[in-house]
Amino acid sequence: MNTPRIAIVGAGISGICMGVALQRAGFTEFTLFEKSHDYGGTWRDNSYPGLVCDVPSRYYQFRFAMNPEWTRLYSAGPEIKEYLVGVAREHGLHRRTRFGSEVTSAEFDGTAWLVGTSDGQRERFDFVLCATGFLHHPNWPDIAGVDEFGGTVMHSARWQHEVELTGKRVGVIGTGSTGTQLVSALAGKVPEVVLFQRTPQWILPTVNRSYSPISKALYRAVPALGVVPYWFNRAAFAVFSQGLVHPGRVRRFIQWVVERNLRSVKDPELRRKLTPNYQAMCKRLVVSDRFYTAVQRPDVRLVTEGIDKIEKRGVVTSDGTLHELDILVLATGFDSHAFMRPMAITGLDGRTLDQAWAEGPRAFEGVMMPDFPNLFMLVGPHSPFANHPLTAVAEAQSARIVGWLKRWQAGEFTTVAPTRAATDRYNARMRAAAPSTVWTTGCQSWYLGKDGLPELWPWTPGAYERLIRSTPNPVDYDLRQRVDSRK
Ligand code: N01
Repeated sequence: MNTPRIAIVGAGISGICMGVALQRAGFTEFTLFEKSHDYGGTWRDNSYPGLVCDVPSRYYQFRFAMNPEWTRLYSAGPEIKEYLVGVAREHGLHRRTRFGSEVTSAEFDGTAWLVGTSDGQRERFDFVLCATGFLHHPNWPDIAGVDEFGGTVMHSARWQHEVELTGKRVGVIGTGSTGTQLVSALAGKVPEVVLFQRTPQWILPTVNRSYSPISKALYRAVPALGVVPYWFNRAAFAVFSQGLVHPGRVRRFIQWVVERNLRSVKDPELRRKLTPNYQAMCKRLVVSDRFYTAVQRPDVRLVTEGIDKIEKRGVVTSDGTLHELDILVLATGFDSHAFMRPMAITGLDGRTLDQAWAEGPRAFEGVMMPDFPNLFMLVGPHSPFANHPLTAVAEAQSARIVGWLKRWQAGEFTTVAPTRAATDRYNARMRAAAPSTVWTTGCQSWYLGKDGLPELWPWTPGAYERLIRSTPNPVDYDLRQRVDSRK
């Protein structure tokens, strides 16, 4: 039987998941390219104080690697990274991983992909599986004078651990999940935290309880028990996701919860400043048990005037005030629409990815594109990624990709790509459904594309999983057979 040569690009959540799925299905000839020197993707890159996953740990894990050792309901970043490294090593992925090897190009020559790496090598692969993530390229804000700051300036995803925080005045720009977690962690640890807020966020309250040694021992003794909290959380997220994609009771209930939570801010003026003018969940919902407590502390200052410029001593706001700082953290998010870029990808007839995505990232069922045969994406455009665990998405997509590889191996085709007509129909359906989602109800967010419509799957994650785990409809694909010297 033929063995396909497979390149996986990226060793984060979805790359690890894909590698394990390949091994379990008996596909052993693959190379996992990772530009950095460790596993974990975003959980490797992000190591800022207070980093916690806002999806419960017993759900934010692979079904094939249930971990009995989670210490808390919501795990801290380093614990998740350790889990991912552990999964990769336990499954022997280190034997197939090429660390420090950045894929810079992939060119389809009509038969196979020529993959180029930063060290100047070029290799042929039958399949390229892009697992590059989307919260990957830090968004460095276009604020005048940012490079002139006299203290330390760093993006939250490039935390400089050697920088001493003790005794320092810290400014944080951004109030997303990252900015709110940072402020919650730094409050009380440094003399002053100044939070520069451009847009307030709704905050969903929670309690991050720790797991007792007895409960951990139980999960260790009976690993199958792990499915109980997994499916419980899955059911809870299924209800939550109804509110994301349909107006109605769930959406109203979440709105009620976040408004009630905001009432815990006692000072009316501070509460006013923290009140968003859009619906809850329009931006990705922030989940926190500590932010409102932190922001009410006397050593935390919320600044809502716009930032005019940054100068040597600190941040100057539009009212002319200079906020003097020693450290400035840019919690300003990511270029979430880059996906595999800046990799130079060239498909059939010299069509480049930049040409294909001129109007924004477009994919068929989140995993494939017309004109790019045998190229798959994990957690690609229109995957369900709002507050939903990417572990589950990656598992479902890996299964779909393995299905195609088995068909290749059975000789059904040499190359496969979705047809343009199927892709256009699919995207048109999604765009038609977008207006009923909460993401289009009047806020700016990283979910939205150039045309103001969300780049997300506009139905429930459960519906996506059913679709991607179903048998592909043959009419949607262009399958080709080619006489290949290797066959
Ligand atoms: O980034 P964001 P993030 N001047 O894009 C502000 C995941 N995540 O790193 O809202 C001033 O959400 C911007 O303001 P505005 C999660 O998927 C997960 O916080 O655009 N401000 C906003 O407040 C999340 O959604 C966890 O007006 C500027 C902030 O910066 C995603 O990562 C934890 C500005 C950016 O918010 C990204 O979150 C952390 C400027 N020029 C992150 N430019 C988990 O727990 C931007 N902003 C799983």
